[in-house]
Amino acid sequence: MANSFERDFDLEPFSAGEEISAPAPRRAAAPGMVGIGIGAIAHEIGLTKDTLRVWERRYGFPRPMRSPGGERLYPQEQVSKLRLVKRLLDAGHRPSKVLGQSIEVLQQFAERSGIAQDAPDAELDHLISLLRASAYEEFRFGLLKRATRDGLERFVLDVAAPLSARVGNGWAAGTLQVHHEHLFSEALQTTLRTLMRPLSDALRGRGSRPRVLLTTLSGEGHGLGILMAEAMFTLSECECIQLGLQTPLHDIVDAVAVHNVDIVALSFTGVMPTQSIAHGLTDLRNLLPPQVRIWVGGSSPALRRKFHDGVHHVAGLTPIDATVADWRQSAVL
Ligand code: B12
Repeated sequence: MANSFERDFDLEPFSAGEEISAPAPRRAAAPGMVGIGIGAIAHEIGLTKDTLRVWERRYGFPRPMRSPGGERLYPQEQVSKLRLVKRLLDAGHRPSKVLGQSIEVLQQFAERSGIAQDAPDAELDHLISLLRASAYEEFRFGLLKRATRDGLERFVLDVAAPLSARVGNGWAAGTLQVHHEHLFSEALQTTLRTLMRPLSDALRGRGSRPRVLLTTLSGEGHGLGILMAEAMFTLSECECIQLGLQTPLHDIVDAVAVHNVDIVALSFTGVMPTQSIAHGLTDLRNLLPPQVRIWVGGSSPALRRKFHDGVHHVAGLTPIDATVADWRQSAVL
């Protein structure tokens, strides 16, 4: 029987009478032509290699070239189309409805589904233009000024979160490069930490509960979500232990014991395959004492499904305060 991951990505066995695209003929890469290997492309887009192979067989797309050694090589325009396909699938479209379409039709689907559409905001547009121009000092100044003017909570909700989405959309559309993303992350992290520090320092040693440990699992290299969540937990007067990115499960368990942690908060974007998230959470749940809660957040579509009884999905940053209040009500302090 197909599991939910296989169902979502159309990996079930073929059913009788199903229309199958003819297998795409192998195309040898022309000399000097650059293509990306299947491992790199699967990692970049957040799919498995199996999914790419099944789509190729079933829908005739993607249609990689072959290296002289017979390895699949994906040209850049197919990579761009695959990125768009993945975003449409994350938004609930079915592979059978999108994989056979041209990039123009997919762009129309994306527009209609509201994907990659940034709400108008002149101040955020200005910050993006500074980033695009690599005006790093100006960009950092702009962030700090807005943060100082608005305060931590408004800065997180009105600037940090929508700006991250804009930067991601810019990268997906090819208008911002990976080095812009790095610059952006660096500046945002510095600003958030600067703003958070006085409050978290003041909270330390006051015995505030819950104590919240924040990190990501191996394979999730995005840390802005967990940092924004830390800001919101701090504003809810939680003592936070920030472990940074990609902590091995046993180290999380050790840190929970050493710091007497009540809640492990994890963040997931769409880069980590659903199955890895499901396995990671199940393993972590089994390793942690039952009274330690696991709260997960982030844009990964995997979080829309129910994983495990002992894992709670917090849908966004705003509900953190109420979720903490519920914990305080139910916990024996
Ligand atoms: C900055 C950035 C990077 C930086 C990361 C630096 C760092 N130290 O964090 C760098 C350049 C390294 C990077 C690399 C990559 N990135 Co990147 N990146 C981003 C960007 C712009 C922000 C990343 C981030 O931290 N997001 C997390 C938060 C801010 O967003 P969120 O998941 O929507 O979560 C929200 C809430 O749910 C809540 N929340 C989040 N976590 C939690 C947890 C709890 C407990 C709670 C309560 C709430 C909560 O907070 C957020 C507020 O809006 C995003 C764009 C985006 N929209 O996120 C792309 C994005 C995540 N990256 C993407 C990709 C593809 C990659 C790469 C594979 C390729 C690349 N760009 O080079 C690599 C893979 C890295 C890896 N191994 O994981 C894609 C993922 C697409 C997908 N499959 O879904 C995105 C979405 C860009 C895009 N639009 O296509 N990236």
